[in-house]
Amino acid sequence: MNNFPPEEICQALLSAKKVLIMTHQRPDGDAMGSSFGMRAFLRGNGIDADVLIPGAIPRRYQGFFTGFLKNVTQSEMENYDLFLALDCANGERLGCGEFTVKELRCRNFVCIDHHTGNSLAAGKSWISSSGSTCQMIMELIDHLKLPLGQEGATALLTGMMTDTGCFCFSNTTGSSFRAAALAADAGADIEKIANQVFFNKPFDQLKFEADMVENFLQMTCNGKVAYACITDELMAKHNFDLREDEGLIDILRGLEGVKIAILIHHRNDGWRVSMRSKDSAYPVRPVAMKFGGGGHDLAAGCTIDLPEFADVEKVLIPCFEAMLTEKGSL
Ligand SMILES: [Mn+2]
Repeated sequence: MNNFPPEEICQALLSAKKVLIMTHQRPDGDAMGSSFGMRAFLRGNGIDADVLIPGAIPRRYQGFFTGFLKNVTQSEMENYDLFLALDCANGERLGCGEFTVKELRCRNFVCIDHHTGNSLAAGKSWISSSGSTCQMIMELIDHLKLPLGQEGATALLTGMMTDTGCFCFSNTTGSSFRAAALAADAGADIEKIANQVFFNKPFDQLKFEADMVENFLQMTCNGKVAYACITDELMAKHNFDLREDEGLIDILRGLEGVKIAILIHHRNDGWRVSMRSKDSAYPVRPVAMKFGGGGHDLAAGCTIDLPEFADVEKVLIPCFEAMLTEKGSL
């Protein structure tokens, strides 16, 4: 991995004339916050910049992040002299629409990301283990001592808040708060973020969650493991799309006594398993890795290609029983 010092990334950005900003598909708060925060910063400092998001964006960010491009054609590509990928860990996930990552690698291609396993192979990459990509960009802007403005500060604070679970997750450090303070000082509209991103649940979703808790939530291992299978029928019944919610698993994680929370739903390639641990003594990463997945000790995921949910249960739950038994807590 060619990890360039942030100074070289700054140099590349500030010498560009027109930047195309891209992020990962199915963008979350950090993906969008970093993209729109960077766009506002560049535009505010005399550098033309656009954001490209080819797919759909989550409902809660509609009307909040606006004015992005849905597509850039091959000929329009020539208008840009820098291609900037933010918060995207690999080429498969990059939302670059009509052109390919391979084409981008032949151009002035820069990456800023906080996934330490980043494999995008941009010409210049700045990868850190920061809590969010938004935090990295805030630190970069602070280093440059150039103005950010309210729009940019609001976008960046949004990503800092969503990726750290409002500063509750284990990726939160002193530097997370320092970067958030810089965004607040730069005029970030905290009330707008709160009302748009956090206090904005559709009533249908609340009914979906109630149904899930009532009929699909299972507790095992003496209440230390909580899991639920989200079926397509359940989502259809309540007109709810799982992709709309970054924090659904926190309903399970938030339960008293629960050490490990698991959400399972069916996708084309098998059963997608998302896992969260509340205690580093019970890491979920080894379990994810056992099934070919990965992640962090406290947040990991994998895909298990078996016919029925019951088959998944049969192979998955014993892993947690074994871990808890080994730690003497079952
Ligand atoms: Mn992120």
